[in-house]
Amino acid sequence: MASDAYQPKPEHKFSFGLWTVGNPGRDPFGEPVRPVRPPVELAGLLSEVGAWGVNLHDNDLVPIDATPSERDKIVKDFKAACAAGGLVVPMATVNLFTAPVFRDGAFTANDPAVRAYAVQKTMRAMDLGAELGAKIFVLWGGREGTETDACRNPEDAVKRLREALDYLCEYSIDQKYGYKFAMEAKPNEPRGDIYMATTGNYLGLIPTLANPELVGVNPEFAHETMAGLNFLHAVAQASEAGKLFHIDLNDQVIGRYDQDFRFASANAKGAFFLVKFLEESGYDGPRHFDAHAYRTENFEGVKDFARGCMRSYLIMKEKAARFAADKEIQAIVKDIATASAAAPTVGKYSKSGAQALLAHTFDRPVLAAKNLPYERLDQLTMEIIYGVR
Ligand code: GCO
Ligand code: MN
Ligand code: MN
Repeated sequence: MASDAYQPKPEHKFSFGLWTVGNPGRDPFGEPVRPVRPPVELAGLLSEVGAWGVNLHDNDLVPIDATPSERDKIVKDFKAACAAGGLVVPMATVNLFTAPVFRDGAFTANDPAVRAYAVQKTMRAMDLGAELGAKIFVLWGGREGTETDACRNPEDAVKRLREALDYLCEYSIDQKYGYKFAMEAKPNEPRGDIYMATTGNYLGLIPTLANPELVGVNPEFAHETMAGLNFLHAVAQASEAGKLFHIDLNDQVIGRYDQDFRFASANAKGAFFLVKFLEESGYDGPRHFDAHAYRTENFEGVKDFARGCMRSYLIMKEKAARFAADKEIQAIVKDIATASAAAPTVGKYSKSGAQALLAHTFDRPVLAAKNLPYERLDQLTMEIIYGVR
């Protein structure tokens, strides 16, 4: 049966955050429409729909004001629920955005006491994640930004962020947690402007850290799309740099509020090229869905949402294989990469190579006349996506 081909399996590494399937459907204009479910129940849902992993912010599991003994009991029960459901916890993160104390940011806040509290809260979230077996720690600086740049020099924000990251890397080393940190960019929401607006911003910051090898990125489909950018290009640059440590999959229409739609529900073509890239590039990390069900859904609808994310991924994966096996497409792909005329290769610089290159005469009209049948190529690709090829 066709549906079996799209059945999620552990080897697909599909994960969801507790905050995704647990999202009660609150928005800036409306109250929650779904009851808040306890984490053990959400673990049950994820297991039922066939997910492999569950991720969490510290406070998705342990309330911010829980006592140590309450914390221990909650963690114990959650571990048992994960074990019963066959779920792993591949990634943990920290909530540095909900509590009013973070209204001016966390690592970049003007108040040094708030900055210290943010680092302390992150260390405790790292302890929690390590206890649950997580090896990836995501940091999303949702509040690290401004509404008015009168409040601080943005250069200071960068320095404060670096100081916090260097500290947390050392803590991970000290505790032997073995974490890889995955930095998640977003252009805006909840702040008017967020400092690390795109994945590219983080790829620029990381080499300036004390332990750059421990830090990579967690690009999100919706976030680069909100910025009007091509998500695949951000993912590819991160991957090429060896920095694609995690990924947040969802969907988003350019120019709208932060929609967090079901994966591949708004931009099938973008989803196709992304899945094709992830499957062909050797990315072996989690396929994490950071999305939530429409506000119109009930709990059963949340399951439809979660199943839909995974199913669409696997449908796109099958289409990518179809693209790779399509003789007409592959003939075009091969032809467009062949040289139109004999020419010296560029490659690595050498004095003799440079002389040969300088001495060569290129026939511009011949080069400009090479056939590039991208209309045909794109139509064939679209026919695969549409399901008629
Ligand atoms: C958002 C973000 C968050 C983060 C999460 C993990 O737009 O709200 O995508 O969902 O991914 O906080 O740190
Ligand atoms: Mn997001
Ligand atoms: Mn995210």
